[in-house]
Order: sequence, then structure tokens, then C-alpha cells
Amino acid sequence: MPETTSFGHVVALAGGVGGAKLAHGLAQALPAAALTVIVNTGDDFEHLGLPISPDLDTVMYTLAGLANPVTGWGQVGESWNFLAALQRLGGPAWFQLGDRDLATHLERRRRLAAGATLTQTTAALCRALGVGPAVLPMTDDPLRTLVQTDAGELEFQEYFVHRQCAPRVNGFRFAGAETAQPTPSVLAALDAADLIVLCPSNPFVSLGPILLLPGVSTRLAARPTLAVSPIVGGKALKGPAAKMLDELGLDVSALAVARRYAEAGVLRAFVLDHVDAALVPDVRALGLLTLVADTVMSTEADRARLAHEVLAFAAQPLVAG
Ligand code: FO1
Repeated sequence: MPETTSFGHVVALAGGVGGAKLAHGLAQALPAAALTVIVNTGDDFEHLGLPISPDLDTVMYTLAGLANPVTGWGQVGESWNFLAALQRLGGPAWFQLGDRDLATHLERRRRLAAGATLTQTTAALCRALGVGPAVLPMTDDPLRTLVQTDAGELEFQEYFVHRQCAPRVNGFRFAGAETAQPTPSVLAALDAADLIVLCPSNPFVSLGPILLLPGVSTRLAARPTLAVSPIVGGKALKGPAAKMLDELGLDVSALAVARRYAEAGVLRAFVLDHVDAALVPDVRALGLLTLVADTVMSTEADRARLAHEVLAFAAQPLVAG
């Protein structure tokens, strides 16, 4: 039974697997109607003629209790007949689409082709899978993350999955950012938020695209907003965040992430792991409140525990203060 809290509404901003885990913890700690998860769509791409929204699906499967516990993406108990058959035909198998997952992409395509927006499509898929909290794509417009590397400018999934993050990164470009708008539901959720949580997602490619949408950063700056570090002990728990920080000439530390958000003016508080407790004075010097917690979410219980700790912390200095 979710515990009621003093929060009217919590909005979480999430990208891939780490973000989905904290969103799941928040979903365990809050009534479903009190949580909205805004999700990055910069990683979306078309593959085999299908619209793939990896971060939306990772959040949706995680909140539905269907996520593959080993990879964090895709579904648990997946079978791979489609992929094997595709490979036999000489088709591209570098992006692994399981049989169950394939149904998600086909159904998404059917709904989009019938004229539904990505927001409406995501809501329908989430409803069908029993996901309680609102899961919102950051935009219904095309916005695509391009990774600028020593091997040229690469589409995100080409960089991330096909080349396994091997090329050296020197920047990012967000194609479509000039025109992409956050959806009205995203802006309404942010306007109604009593607390905004930046989940432990990659600050460049997972949360970066959400923050650059018009009106998002100003709303974050005007609300109680905190971030949970995706870097623990100088390492990313998952994904290329640490490698990107290093290749961009930044410190590979939780402090560098706090600094990035603080410089963007979007943050009041930062949550860092016990192993990084020595960084607290430097994070405070950025003008941020700090919470030191066990931020590593190895089990489902860890997700709920961290969510409860974050909510309890935020109830004091960020909302009442
Ligand atoms: N990540 C991989 O590392 N390899 C894959 O083959 C892969 C397939 C895949 C299929 C569907 C989906 O929703 C996600 C998938 N991911 C895969 C994860 C995904 O590409 C990344 O986690 C995100 O884009 C980064 O947040």
C-alpha cells in the first residue's frame, strides 16, 4: 500500500535504466495519482520501419514490473524468435528486439499511424500494462540526440548500441531542438509539481534533451527541484556518463554533475552517495542543499528506500523551508 506523503504532486525526469529504477521507487512510495514521470525521447529512432522509444519503454516496463532485471531494458522472460529469423534473412540484428518487445513497437506504430500522438500512444500502452503513474514523453515532436565523436556525428543508438559507446565523444547535437516543444501535459505537470526529481540518468543525453525544451528549465528553477547523482565513486552505475565526462574534459565525479545542473540554475538540492560524502562541502559551495544516501539501487527494495529518503529530505528544506 503506497504511503501518503505531504506532497501534492511529484514529477520525476528520467532517461534510461537508472532513471527508471528511481521512478519505480517513487511509484512504490507515492499514490499513483501523485507521480508523473517525464521521459527523454532523444534516443528514439526508427528501426526496421518501427518507431522505437527506448527510454519510454524502459520506464513503462519497469513501472509495470516487466523489465528485464539483467539488462534493465527490454522485457523479462523475453524470447528471441523474431531476431533469430531476421538474422537468418540477413537483416540487422545489432539492435536486439525481443518478441514481446516487438509487439510494443508494432502497436505504437499502429496507434501513431491512426493519428494518435506519442503522448496518447504511451498512455494507452501504459494503461494496458497496468502502469499507474502518468508516463509522459517530453515532446510529441521529433528531437534526436546526435553524438559528435572522433568517428563523426552518430545517431544515438548507432553510438550507444551498435558501436557500444567506443568512439570518443566531443559534443552533442539535438536535431529538431529549434522547433520541438514540450507537450502541454509536460508543462502542466511541471506547473503543478510540489517536487521535481532529476533521476540518476545521464545528464548529457538522458536529461539534457528534456532540459533544453522551451519552458522546462525555467519551471524547474521556479519549483523545488533536486537531482540524484548518476555518478557514484567516480563511476557511472550504468551507461557512458563517466566516459562522456572524461572525454569532454570534465571531472568524473558527482560534483561535476551537480555543477552542470547548478550552472543551468535548475537545482536546489543534490543527492549523493555515501562514498562521495567528502564532496558535500564543494556541492554546498554551489549553493545546493545536500542529502547523502545509499544511491545504488541493486534491488527493488533499494529503489523504494531511496525514494522514501529523497521524499523525506525534500519535505523539509525544499517544500516547508
Ligand atoms: N541496449 C543495448 O545495449 N543493446 C540493445 O540491443 C538494445 C535493444 C533495445 C531494444 C528496445 C529498447 O527499448 C531498448 C533497447 N536497448 C538496447 C536499450 C537502449 O537503447 C538504451 O538503454 C537507451 O537508449 C539509453 O537510455
